[in-house]
Amino acid sequence: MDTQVAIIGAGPAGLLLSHLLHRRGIESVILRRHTRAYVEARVRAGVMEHEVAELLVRTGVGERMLREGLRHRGIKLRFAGRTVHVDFQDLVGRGVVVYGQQEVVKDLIAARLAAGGTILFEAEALRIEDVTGERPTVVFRHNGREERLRAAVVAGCDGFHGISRKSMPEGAVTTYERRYPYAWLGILARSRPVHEELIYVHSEHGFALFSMRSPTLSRLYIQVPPDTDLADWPDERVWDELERRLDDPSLGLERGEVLQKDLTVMRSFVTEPMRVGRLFLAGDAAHIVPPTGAKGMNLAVADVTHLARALFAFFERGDERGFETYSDLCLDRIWKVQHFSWWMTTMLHRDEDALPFDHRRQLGELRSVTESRGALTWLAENYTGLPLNVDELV
Ligand code: RFL
Ligand code: PHB
Repeated sequence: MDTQVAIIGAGPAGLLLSHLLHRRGIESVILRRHTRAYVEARVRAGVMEHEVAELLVRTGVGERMLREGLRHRGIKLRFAGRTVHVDFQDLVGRGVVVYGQQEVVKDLIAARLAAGGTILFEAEALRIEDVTGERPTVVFRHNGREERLRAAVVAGCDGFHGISRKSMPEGAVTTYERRYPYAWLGILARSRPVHEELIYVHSEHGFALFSMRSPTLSRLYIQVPPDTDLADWPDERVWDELERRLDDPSLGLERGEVLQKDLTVMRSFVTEPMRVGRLFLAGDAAHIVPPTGAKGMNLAVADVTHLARALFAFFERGDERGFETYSDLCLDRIWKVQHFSWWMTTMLHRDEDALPFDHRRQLGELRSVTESRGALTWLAENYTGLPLNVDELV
């Protein structure tokens, strides 16, 4: 099989790339390891940056998001018995949209299929050959047979555990990693969200986050040790712990049916560079951020905007300069977002191995940030998203 761009992975990165390329007449084939039902059911990200939402709308895949997404003008930070409103709209003139990643994925899959795009489900990429040649080839297994997909360019959008990063020649890339001494236990529950905005809670019992997917679906997280066994956390224990950390009876936390329970380990990870020859990494395949800043999916979209621009120039004008600049353009944003995600994480979580000094310092930091319009403005700029320049893509 031959195509212009072989895309490995049908998460937000791979699907959006295929969609943007299609709008400029560039052909791609997406390989996807799992079934369509699996892809569409997984609960992951919930918060979309202002310009990411705008990009979806302006490229014709934001119609349902406009109807069902929840526009938030800010977030709440709760610590030491008080709740502070961080009003993004007031601070930087834009907010965020709460709309599940799996809904974005559903909308993009529907749009690609409606436009006659090719997504091969249950097609597992095994390896990439001839990465530095003019026609790299993805070898994949589909319907029990090994097949080959040849292209001018391969986009590795196959997430953290995919094969693309591992296909880069030994010695060509450097990785940077930090692990954290905690994880998130998350639940999706059929219950009214405790508040109209997200509440990030710093407490002496550990971090908690009160988020949502709709007016009747709550998405809630508590910090737990990374080696936690979910079997030790029956629903009532999770609710008790959420209530204890929120420590605000006036909010009336509603205990509904728990539909899903999951554990997310926290890590920061970056691959440099993100391109070798004709293989480009985008999204979680190249980097991971801890979820506290709500940045993973947004960063995947930002990579794709750079990759799409480089590919437009290549296929429309034979101009390869974008191949050279892709990695640096992505990494400029990635390291800023790494810092923001690390900062939100370390400011809000409780490290049991830290000194009593550090716990007191953390509260000082939270007061310092929430009492400074300058600091809050920086938080708002980062949370709602650094500039994406979507104009050239629509
Ligand atoms: P994905 O979504 O992991 O998609 C990768 C795709 O590649 C496929 N694949 C393969 N296909 C063929 N052959 C192979 N060998 C393959 N190996 C893998 C997979 O099946 C899949 O289709 O990566 P992508 O597109 O880079 O997207 C990244 C985001 O998914 C991720 O960063 C976010 O979910 C992170 N994240 C959040 N991001 C936000 O922007 N805002 C948030 O509020 C937010 N909250 C979160 C999060 C992630 C979480 N978890 C579960 C890690 C909350 C949580 C709990
Ligand atoms: C979510 O709703 O899943 C969510 C929201 C904010 C985060 C992380 C996850 O920082």
